Amino acid sequence: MLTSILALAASFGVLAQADNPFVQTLFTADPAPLVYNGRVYAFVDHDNTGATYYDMTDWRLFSTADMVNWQDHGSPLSLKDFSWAKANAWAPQIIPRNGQFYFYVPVTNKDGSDSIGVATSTNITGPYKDALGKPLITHSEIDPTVMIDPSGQAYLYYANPDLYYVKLNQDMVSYSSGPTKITLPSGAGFQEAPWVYERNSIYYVAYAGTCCSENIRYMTGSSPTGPFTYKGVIMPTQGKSFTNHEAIIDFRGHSYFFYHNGALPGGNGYQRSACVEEFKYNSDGTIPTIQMTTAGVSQIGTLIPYTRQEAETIAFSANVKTEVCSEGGIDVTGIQSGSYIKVKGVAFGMAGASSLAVRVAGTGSGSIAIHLGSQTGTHIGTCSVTSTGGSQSWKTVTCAISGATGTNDMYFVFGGSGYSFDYWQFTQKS
Ligand code: FUB
Repeated sequence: MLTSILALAASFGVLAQADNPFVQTLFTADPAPLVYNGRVYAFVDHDNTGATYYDMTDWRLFSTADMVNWQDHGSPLSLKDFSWAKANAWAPQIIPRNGQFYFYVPVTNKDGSDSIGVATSTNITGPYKDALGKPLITHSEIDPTVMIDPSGQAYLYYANPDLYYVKLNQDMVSYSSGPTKITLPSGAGFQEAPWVYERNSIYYVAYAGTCCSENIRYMTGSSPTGPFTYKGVIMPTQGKSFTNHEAIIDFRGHSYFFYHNGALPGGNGYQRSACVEEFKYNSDGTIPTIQMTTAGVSQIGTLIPYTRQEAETIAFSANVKTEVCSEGGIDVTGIQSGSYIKVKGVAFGMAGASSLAVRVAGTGSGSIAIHLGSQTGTHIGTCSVTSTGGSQSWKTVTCAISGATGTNDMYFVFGGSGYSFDYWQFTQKS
């Protein structure tokens, strides 16, 4: 498994300046972003590496404050958390209410039918627990999407090949009416992956059409349950995945379109990767055509290097993976000579930095060289790493820094192997 991940990562150089896909350490699909507390939390499916058919056993979570540097939060929920499920940890959506987060998932039951479950947590990053000990909906359909309309009524939709909804009760884990089938407008070509939301009194249903290969379409209406009018294709069929699955959010005055493709090396319909593009609504609320790019989106603001930053906050990486850290959260591991992590838009300021502290663990040794602009750009310092006595025996190493001023893309370029990296923090020149 590790070998195949590293082999996969070894070829990521071709995407060195790309920010799409926005996760390079594993395959991710069916992104479901949630704006919460000044960050975007992107919940994703996880296509297991090497799969030749759907092989998906847990969900993963990444978050960002600036849309380009994404922090890995690991796995908040797994198939094994549902005692009644046996396979297919597929497209989820998460929504907060009642001081909790509700995590709706489609899974395949032990009896082979598809159903929708719900897990809850008081913490957005989890861990989540099965709320019911049984499915919420047994209807042999998938792809739940949930919306609370301005009146406070919550709707849970799901699909494939039809589109249904139930009206959720205030507790979000039971429903009072439905399932009700939504009448689809002519020309809709509906398949799956609904994403329903309200914006400026328009109810949008974005979805995947014309399986297989899918494009992304949408329809709109003036109520959560329709009638809806077909409005056209948002994202044409592109890329190496025969499915696509969209999500649309507004964040800090910008509108974003999430989707997946097979753009990482080795990518295909079962090795997918989540991506994001920025777009602007037309003045009448319609959505323009959006193309897949490798450039991704512009950074909002900068990243401050003088507070603790997690090593797993990454704009782009090559030859690294992540794991659960004994100190809490996640650390970066699988490091080998030549591995690197890019962090975008690091604001060193006019005075600049005088030193860097890195938190490392491992029985191996090597060095962490810090460069600006590219992996081989301006060298501002190197921290040496020696054995800390154990793979999770953490130690802070400090090194001198010079020439780090202004705002730059920063690269941690790793030498040696056998060590992991938990967090880092620069000290500002006085
Ligand atoms: O990821 C598994 C399935 O593929 C999803 O549930 C569908 O939307 C399609 O993306």
